[in-house]
Amino acid sequence: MTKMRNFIFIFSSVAALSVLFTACETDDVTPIVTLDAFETSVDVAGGTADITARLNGPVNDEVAVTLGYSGTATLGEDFLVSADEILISPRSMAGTLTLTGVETGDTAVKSITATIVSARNAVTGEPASVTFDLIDCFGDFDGDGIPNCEDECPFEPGPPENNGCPWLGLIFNEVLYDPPQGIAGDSNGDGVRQPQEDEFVEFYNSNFELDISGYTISDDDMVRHVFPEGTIVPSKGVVVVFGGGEPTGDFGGAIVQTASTGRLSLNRDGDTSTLRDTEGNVLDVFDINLFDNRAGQAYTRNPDITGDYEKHTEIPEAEGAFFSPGTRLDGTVFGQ
Ligand SMILES: [Ca+2]
Ligand SMILES: [Ca+2]
Ligand SMILES: [Ca+2]
Ligand SMILES: [Ca+2]
Repeated sequence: MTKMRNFIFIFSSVAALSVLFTACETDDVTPIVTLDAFETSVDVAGGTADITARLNGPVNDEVAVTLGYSGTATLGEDFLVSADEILISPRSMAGTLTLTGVETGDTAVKSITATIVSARNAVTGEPASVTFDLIDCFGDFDGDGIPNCEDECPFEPGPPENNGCPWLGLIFNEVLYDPPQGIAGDSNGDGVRQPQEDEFVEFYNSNFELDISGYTISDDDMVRHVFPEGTIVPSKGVVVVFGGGEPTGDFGGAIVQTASTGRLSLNRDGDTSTLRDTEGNVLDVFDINLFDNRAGQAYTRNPDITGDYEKHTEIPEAEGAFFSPGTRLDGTVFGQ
């Protein structure tokens, strides 16, 4: 009898769960709400930035999103908000509130992080927070003459030609020492995958125009390339040197050469590629020993120019490409 009761209990529980699941399936799906913002900085002197709460689909009920604020700036002292919560009207997809900076005479950069603390009629998704710098936009922290909010490097002096950032010189930006197998490895575009010829090094000139005639590229054993007379790289220009072959394509308008000795000879099992000027000064080194010796793709700085090296295919913006000789990792031309 007890067994029978247990059986009935289990059976009715299963039936109740089934009813519950069926109810969930047929009900409206609760929308997911996330935060985003176009601006990343707010001027202390009354500057504004909008915070947008966005749904993944329209709903029939009004959604109310309450935000909490953290960071070094204080709500009510350093900045104000236009509302206590973001309301999203029925059948619309988004609502906003506005942050406004307050002039306090304090010159320190302060941070504001707004985070969803609760949402009525919606589930909180990611990203659930946005961060701003509260900054004196018209001041000039580093004294380089470029106002803080227009200065891409507000704490490092740099010329206007480089958007307020210091020049980095002529640097490696991408290296292919282990071309992918098959025709996918034909980085120089000559229709043949040849493991020596399809190796390449890509340099970015973070500097004024530069005459690199006589500069060299060496591996651990010897000089593998001497840049020929008349190699003049424009400011923010790019140079690609392939191991060999007949490079075919426009390579983003880069200067394209092949190694003067017929190969770069980048040994994937351990080697370095070193760039030297005409006096033998080392300008930059790419050390293969630090990376995967069976990479089967290029390593590129991410972001281009300023970032650390990463495998090309592992960067979402590269959309699966194995390499990008002459262009940014997303295939676009390096900007002026
Ligand atoms: Ca500045
Ligand atoms: Ca600067
Ligand atoms: Ca080739
Ligand atoms: Ca590239």
